[in-house]
Amino acid sequence: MSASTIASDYLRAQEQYAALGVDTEHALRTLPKFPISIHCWQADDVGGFERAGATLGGGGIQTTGNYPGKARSIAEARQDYEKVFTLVPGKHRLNLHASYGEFSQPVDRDAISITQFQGWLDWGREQGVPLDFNSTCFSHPKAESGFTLSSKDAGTREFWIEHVKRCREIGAAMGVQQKSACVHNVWIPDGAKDFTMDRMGHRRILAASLDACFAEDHDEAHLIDAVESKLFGIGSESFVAGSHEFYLGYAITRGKLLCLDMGHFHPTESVADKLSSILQYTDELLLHVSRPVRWDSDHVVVLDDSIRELALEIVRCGGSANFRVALDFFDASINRVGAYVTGIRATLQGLLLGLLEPRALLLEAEESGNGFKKLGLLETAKTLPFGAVWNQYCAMHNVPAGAGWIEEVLSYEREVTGKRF
Ligand code: RNT
Ligand code: ZN
Repeated sequence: MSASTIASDYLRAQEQYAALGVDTEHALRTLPKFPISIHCWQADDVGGFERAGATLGGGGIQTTGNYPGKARSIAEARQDYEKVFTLVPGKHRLNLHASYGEFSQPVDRDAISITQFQGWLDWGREQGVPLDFNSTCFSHPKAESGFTLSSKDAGTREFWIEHVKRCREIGAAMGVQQKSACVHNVWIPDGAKDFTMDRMGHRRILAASLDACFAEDHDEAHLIDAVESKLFGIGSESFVAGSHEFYLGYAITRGKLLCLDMGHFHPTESVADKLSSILQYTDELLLHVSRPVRWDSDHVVVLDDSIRELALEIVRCGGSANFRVALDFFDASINRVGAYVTGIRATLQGLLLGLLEPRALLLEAEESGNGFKKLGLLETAKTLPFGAVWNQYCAMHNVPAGAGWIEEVLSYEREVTGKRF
């Protein structure tokens, strides 16, 4: 798309939005306040780099597909992330899993330290990309029983408590070096396939283990701990220790950040509707933006109704002051760099739509009891020239507008990912 077409389309769009009281310039200035925490794990199907050829093992999560071109080393993964950064507008973050450290020799999960992540920090500094972090409580022999922090086996439990403590230290060290707090998220796979006689016992153990993990105080300017709930997983269909209610209570009583993953609820539940409820009791929420298709399938995020609703609610409920937006999807059946770019652009587009909502008029209609006017405005907003504002945003950030990014991904495939065997 030519620069002049983008500019003139934008001016016309700006007028149409202004007619409904929306300041597009304000929206374009506000969108960069949402750095997206880009998950490292779409590049290599959640395998990690602890050993050569490592793959996702257990944990109730699953990648499907074997499209060629997956990153086989940290160098290849970084090359892919760097390509992604050139195709998405704005500055973002990279969300690392503990299994993505640089291991010149084997180091078990209860012994990792910043040493294995210094290279990532140096790379992040060069890229201008701060890091977030995740404990990795799956793909490990000590997770094979299906229980980690809620295990009744003291040895197993202590191993994972030590792992999480180490991850918090790593996260805090990252926060210090990058001068931006590292969000460290804990998700555990714990649960059971069938009837569980002692839900109470496992959950009591889980609360105690988490308290042990979080016993040491780290400065919030460096480290922010988050906990992520789940409804069920493959092999944990009947019982999940870290359920929504469990972590809702835990996060509120312990002052932790609650993470809501869009795939971790009943398919008919609206995650968007939960935001304003939970924010009555917490200051902030972490979101794992994903696209569940029938189940927690972690499909690539697209601009569908669920992401639009979520993004609208994010903006309506305080925006970047109250939300941290992270991504969580992994599709091994399509071009992985393309998967990243699709999902990141869709998430940003959702947020831009939220920022372009004719909020003042909608609120006025609602508060004056004019339900028809509200509906009419909502319908009108759907056909406003949003694409012109999005293209302008891409042009401002020197990334391809329109469909230009698709060809860029395909040429990267021809030159780079397609040559990986
Ligand atoms: C699993 C959780 C978790 C993982 C990542 C890899 O269901 O969503 O966030 O996807 O830690
Ligand atoms: Zn998640």
